[in-house]
Amino acid sequence: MKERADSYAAALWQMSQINCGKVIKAVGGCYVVSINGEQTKCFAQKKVKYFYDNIAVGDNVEVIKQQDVFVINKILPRKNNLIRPAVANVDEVYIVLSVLPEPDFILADKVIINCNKQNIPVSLVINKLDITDSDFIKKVKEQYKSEVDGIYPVSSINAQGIEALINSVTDKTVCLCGQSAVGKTSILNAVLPGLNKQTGDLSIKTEKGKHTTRHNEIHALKNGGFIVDTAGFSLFDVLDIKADELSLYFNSFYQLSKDCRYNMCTHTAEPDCAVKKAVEQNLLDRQRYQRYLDIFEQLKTREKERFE
Ligand SMILES: Nc1nc2c(ncn2[C@@H]2O[C@H](COP(=O)(O)OP(=O)(O)OP(=O)(O)O)[C@@H](O)[C@H]2O)c(=O)[nH]1
Ligand SMILES: [Mg+2]
Ligand SMILES: [Zn+2]
Repeated sequence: MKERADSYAAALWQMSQINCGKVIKAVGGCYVVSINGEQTKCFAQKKVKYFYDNIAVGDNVEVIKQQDVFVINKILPRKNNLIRPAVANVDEVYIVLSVLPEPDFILADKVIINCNKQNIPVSLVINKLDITDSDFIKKVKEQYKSEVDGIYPVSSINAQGIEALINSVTDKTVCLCGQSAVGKTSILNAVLPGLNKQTGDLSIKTEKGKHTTRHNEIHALKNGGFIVDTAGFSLFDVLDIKADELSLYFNSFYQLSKDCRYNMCTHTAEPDCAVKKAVEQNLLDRQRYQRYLDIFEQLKTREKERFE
């Protein structure tokens, strides 16, 4: 009898030992949680799966021990939650671009819009400097210098720019995101020599990436920063915003809009539009303006479909 009471008390005691940690990797139903610097394999309690849509890498969680199994009991409030890649609590998003595969600028634009909407700072990393001519870098800088916090040209192969990138991550959690094969994992390997995470070639036929990284994962740097390596993606929707508010998320357009004739100018068909004028005068990049119009149309179509 006493033995049973003792083991019951021990089980209760164990359950009351709540540890807080951060999810650094999620594979299937299994989560690796960093608790006081130690990596612990955990499962999720049913109620957690029920109450929250998902447990994301970056989530701060409470973990309890049930018998010999560690179980996530609760997700602590999130500072933010990216949908793609699915990562929570990031301090900044770094969009990685490279000259090869062919950059998908509309994807970058959409990531920037969503980050602006969620108040998440966003920067650009131009990787593969070793095979990039200065025109490409100039073109990217011209289009994005007023839209992002920083632009970091790097080469993961010859380590150019890697030191500056590391310094920029100090004490922050930074999420690398972008198309497959732009070199997100290669950058991480350059930042953390010895890590040797798997990287993948481009497909010779399509010149596109092969989606080598399948799972998002957080890695600690010595300077107190964290880098999240994520799976590449190419399809992406902007968040639920109205077409008419789109230009609020294009910083350079927003700054010019005070000179538009109409207060609520959408910079599409209105006369005396300062944004259109700036495009005509080559002060704003024409291609980026065209992408704005394309996203504007997509949002309008989405709005119409809702009312039909
Ligand atoms: N020339 C050059 N090639 C690079 C550089 N960085 C990465 N690569 C090559 O780009 C290819 C893709 O690299 P990854 O690091 O796997 O790309 P990723 O963005 O992680 O791709 P996914 O995991 O599929 O999303 C590999 O063949 C790398 O060797 C670089 O700085 N210069
Ligand atoms: Mg990768
Ligand atoms: Zn306008």
